[in-house]
Amino acid sequence: MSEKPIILYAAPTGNGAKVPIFLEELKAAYGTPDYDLKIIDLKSKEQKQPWFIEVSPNGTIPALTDRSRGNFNVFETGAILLYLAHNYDKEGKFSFNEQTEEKEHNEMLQWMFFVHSFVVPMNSQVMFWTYFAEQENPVARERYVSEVKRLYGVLDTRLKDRDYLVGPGRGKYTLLDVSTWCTVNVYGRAQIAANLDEWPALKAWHTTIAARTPVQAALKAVKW
Ligand SMILES: N[C@@H](CCC(=O)N[C@@H](CS)C(=O)NCC(=O)O)C(=O)O
Repeated sequence: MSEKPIILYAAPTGNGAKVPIFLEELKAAYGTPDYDLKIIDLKSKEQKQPWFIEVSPNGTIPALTDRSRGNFNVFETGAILLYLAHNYDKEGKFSFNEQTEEKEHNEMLQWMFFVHSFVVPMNSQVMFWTYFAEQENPVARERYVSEVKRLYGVLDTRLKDRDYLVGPGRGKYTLLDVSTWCTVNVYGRAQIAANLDEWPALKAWHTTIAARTPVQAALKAVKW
């Protein structure tokens, strides 16, 4: 039996679920690429071991090695999703063609930079002040919770007249929705909100994506 083309390093976290979901979506749509999933044990700091730093220089998951392309290593979620789209989403089922759909592609990047540079780091700070800080700091925690809620508002406004974040008409389900969905999906775990009722369009979008079979399959695979 031949080796699977990709080794994916992940964990059951908001960022850790993104690439498994995208790979499951690609597999459901195209039948490829198949992948070996290696769960990295964040508690024992496996992500900081030298062998893993070779793959992911900042010692963070997710990361992947593409055996089928000369053992090419990719780290950083956004770069991984774009890499997979470029090489494996040949019909643009979850992405846009950079040449022929330049504006849609750029819009997708705009929202992706927004999510990855605002929402994700704020989420991480909420998780830190909720679970990992040695001393409680309600002021710090509240500052990050209120910022995440404000950012949910930005996403909610964007989704008011559309089903997905980018694309013509009501939008198209893309890798951006995959990444953003995982980021929003930690709202309960991070104790940001009990539910998404305050953001109805965001809630409807979240519910639709949660029901997708590849999303469920990936969450099960990473033991979410
Ligand atoms: N900017 C990175 C963030 C990745 C990240 O923060 N991963 C967390 C898990 S959600 C991690 O590996 N934490 C372990 C550590 O920082 O040591 C990305 O988008 O991939």
